[in-house]
Amino acid sequence: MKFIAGFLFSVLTSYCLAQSNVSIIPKPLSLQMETGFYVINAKSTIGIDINNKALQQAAKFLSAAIQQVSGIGLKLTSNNSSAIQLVFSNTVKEVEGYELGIHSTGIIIKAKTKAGLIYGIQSLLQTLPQIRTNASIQVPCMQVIDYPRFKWRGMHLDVSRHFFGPEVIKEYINLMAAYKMNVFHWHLVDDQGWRIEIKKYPALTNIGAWRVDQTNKVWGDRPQAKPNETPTYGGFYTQAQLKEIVAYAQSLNITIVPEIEMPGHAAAAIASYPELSCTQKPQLPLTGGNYTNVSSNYCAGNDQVISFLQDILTEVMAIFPAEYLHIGGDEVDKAAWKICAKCQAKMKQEGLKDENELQSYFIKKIEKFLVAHHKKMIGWDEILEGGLAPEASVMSWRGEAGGIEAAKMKHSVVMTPGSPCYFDNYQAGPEGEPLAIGGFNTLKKVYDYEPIPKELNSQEAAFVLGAQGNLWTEFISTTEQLEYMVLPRMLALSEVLWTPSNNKNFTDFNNRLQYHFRGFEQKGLHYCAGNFSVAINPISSNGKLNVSLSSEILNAQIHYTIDGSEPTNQSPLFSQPIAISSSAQLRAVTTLNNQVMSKQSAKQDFVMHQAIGTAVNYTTPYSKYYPADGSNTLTDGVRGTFTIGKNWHGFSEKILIATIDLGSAKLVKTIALGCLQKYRDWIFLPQSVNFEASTDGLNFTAISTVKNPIDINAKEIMHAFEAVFAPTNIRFIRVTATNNLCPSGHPGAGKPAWIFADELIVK
Ligand code: TNX
Repeated sequence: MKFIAGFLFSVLTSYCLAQSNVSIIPKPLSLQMETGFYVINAKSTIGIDINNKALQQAAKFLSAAIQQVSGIGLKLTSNNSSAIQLVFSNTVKEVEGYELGIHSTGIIIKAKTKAGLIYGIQSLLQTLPQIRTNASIQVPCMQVIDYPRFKWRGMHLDVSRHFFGPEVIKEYINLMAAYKMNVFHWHLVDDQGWRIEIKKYPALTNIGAWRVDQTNKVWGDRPQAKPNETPTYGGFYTQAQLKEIVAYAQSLNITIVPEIEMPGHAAAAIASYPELSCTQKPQLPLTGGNYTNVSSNYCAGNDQVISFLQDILTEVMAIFPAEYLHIGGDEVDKAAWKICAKCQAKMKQEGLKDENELQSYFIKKIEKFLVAHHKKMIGWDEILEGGLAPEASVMSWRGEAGGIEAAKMKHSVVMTPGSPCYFDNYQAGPEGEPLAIGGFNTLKKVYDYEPIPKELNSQEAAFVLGAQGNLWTEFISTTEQLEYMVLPRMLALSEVLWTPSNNKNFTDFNNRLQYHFRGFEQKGLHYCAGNFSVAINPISSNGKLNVSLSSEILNAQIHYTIDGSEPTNQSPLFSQPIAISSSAQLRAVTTLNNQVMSKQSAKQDFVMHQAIGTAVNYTTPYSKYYPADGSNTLTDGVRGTFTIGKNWHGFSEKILIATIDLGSAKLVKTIALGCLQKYRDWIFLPQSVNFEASTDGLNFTAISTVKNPIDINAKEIMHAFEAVFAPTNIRFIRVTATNNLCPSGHPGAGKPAWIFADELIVK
C-alpha cells in the first residue's frame, strides 16, 4: 500500500511538474503544486500599499520583469483586491523568508522584509516561460514557503586583473539576484590595477589603473612594461558610479563588500606611490603575472603606510554601507620585510618575533581603525598567521583549514575553498574549453559542496556564515567568458547555500537547470552546457581494481573500451563497475541520443605490477591538498593524467622518501617512479630518483640513482624514472626523489618546486 501510494504520489508530482514546468533554482524549502493556472493579462494589476517605498520599488521590479517576458505592462494600484498582491506580513518569521501563493484567482507574495519580497518575486519570475510570449501568461498554481539556509551567499569578482565596466557589474548583480545570492565581494584592487577612485590620492587611478596592453598574451607570458610604452589598458570606477551601483545592488538585496588588499597584492598602489614599499624604488604597473623586480607589499614598518590606508578606508566606508569590509591579507611574500630597516625596527620596537607577527600587527591596527568606525573586518585566511585580530572574520580559501580554525576560535567564517569554489578553474574538458587558470571544479562538484566542515560541532558551525564563489580574472578578459565561467556553477552554489542539504538532488537540479539554459539562450548569455568528459573512478581494495564511470550530463550514456581504442556509440555500454585485471588503457565517452558528445575520450592507464596493494610509508607526508585516493596511491595501479588533482601525491618543497614492503622476497628486475612536470603549476620532475633495496627493512643497498633526462623548461610531461637491473630477490624498496628548483625565467625562479608522483611500479 505504502509502495502504491508512493508510486502514485511520484507519478502525480512528476506529471504536475512536467506539465507546469516549475524549475525554481535554488530549490524552495517547500513547494506544493496545485491544480489550475492564474492568467496574467493586460487587465492584471499589482496591488501594494502605494505609500510604501520598498513595496513600490519591488512592484516596479516585478512589473518590468513581466513586461520583458510578455510585453504586458502591469499597473500598480493600492487596491487590495488586485490580482497580484505584494504585502509585508509578520506571519512570515524568517528575515529573508517569503510565501508565494499562486491561485487561479490571483497571486500573493508575503514577506517580513523587502529582501523576502524580492526573493518571492524572483521565484515567481522563474515560473514564467523563458520564451517571450507577447501575450497573456499562464502561471501554474502553487504554494511556496521558503527561506535560506545560510546568510552569506556570496559571489566575488576580481576587476583588477581585467577591468569590467559598470554595465557588466550590473549584469553580474542581476544574475546574482536572480538566484538569491546576497553578497557581492568586489575585489577592487590588486597588483595589476587599482580600480576605485580615491580623491585624496589621485595617482592611484591616474597611474595605478592603467597598464601597457598585453591582453592578447597569456597572463604568465606577458612581458613587463617598458618606460617608453604607453599604458592603454585599464579603467576605474568613479565614486559616483560606485554609489550608484551600491544603490542598484541594494534594490535587489545585494550587499557589496569592497576589498582593499593589504599589505600584499599592492603593486598597483606602489606604482602610483613608490614611497609605500620597503625599497621605495619606482616601478611600472604590472601587465600580467611577471613580478621580476617588482614590490607588491606595502612596507609594514612605515607608519605613513597605515595613515595612507586609513585615508583610503575612510573614503571607501563613505561609499559602501556594508557591515563588512575586506582587507585582503593573502599571499604576502615577507622577503622584503626581512631585509627592510623600517620593518625590522618596527618588529624590535613592538616585540614581534617574526614577520608573521609583523603582518598580524599591521592587520590588527587596521582592524582597530575599522571597528572604531563600526565596521567588521574580514580577510583571507592568511590573517590567522601570527595571530588573528580580535574581532576579525575569516574567508577560508586555501581549503577549509583556516575556516575551521577560525570557527573554533569563535570567529565568523565564510567558506570559499579553491576546490570547488573557484570559478576561474575549469568546469569541463579541459579540451575544448577556453584557457583557464587550471584546476577542475565541475558543476556537480560545486553542487555537492557542503559548507559546514565535519570537523565543527554545532556551536562552532554557527560561525560559518555561508560560502562564496570566487572569480579571479587573470584568464578572463571578456564579458562572454565571465558569463561562461559563472553559468551555471553559480546556480549550483546558490542551491548549496539556500536549500537544506537533505533537500538537494543533483539529477533533479540538472532537470530544473534545462529551463534556465533556455533563459540564458533567450538573453544571449554565455554558459557552459556541461562537462561531457566521463569521470573515471578507480576503486582499489585488497589489491583488486574496479572502475566506475560517471557523467554529469542529464540522460547521458557512457560507452567504453579497455584496449586503448577510441570508443564509439557502438562500444560496450557502461552499466556496472569494470574489473581491471591486467595492464590496460580504458577510454570512455559520453553519448546523448546515440551521438558522441565528449570532445575527447577520457583516458586512464592502469598498470599491474608486483607492488599493487602494498602499504606505502612516507618519511615526509604528501601535501594535504593532493591526497589523490589515499595513502596507497603509489601502489594502486592507477596512472596519473595531466589533471593534477587526481591520482597524484604532491610534495611541496620536500624530497619524497617512500618505503614499501612486498611482504616476502620477490624476484624484481625493474623499479620505476612515475612523475609529472607541469611548469605553470610549479611542478617539476625531480632532479634525480634514487632506488634502494633491502631484505630486512633495515639495511638498504643502493640499486641506482636515475637522473632527470627531461628539459627543465618543458611545459608538461609525464616521465617514469626507471631502474633496470639483473633479476634480484627484494622484499623492501626505498625510493628517494630529490626535488628541483624552479628554473630561471619561471615566476618561482630559485624556489623549491613541487614533486608529483603517481605510481611505484615494481616488475
Ligand atoms: C590566489 S585567492 C589569489 C589570487 C589569485 C588566485 C587565482 C587569493 C586570496 N589570492 O590573487 O587571483 O589565487 O586563482
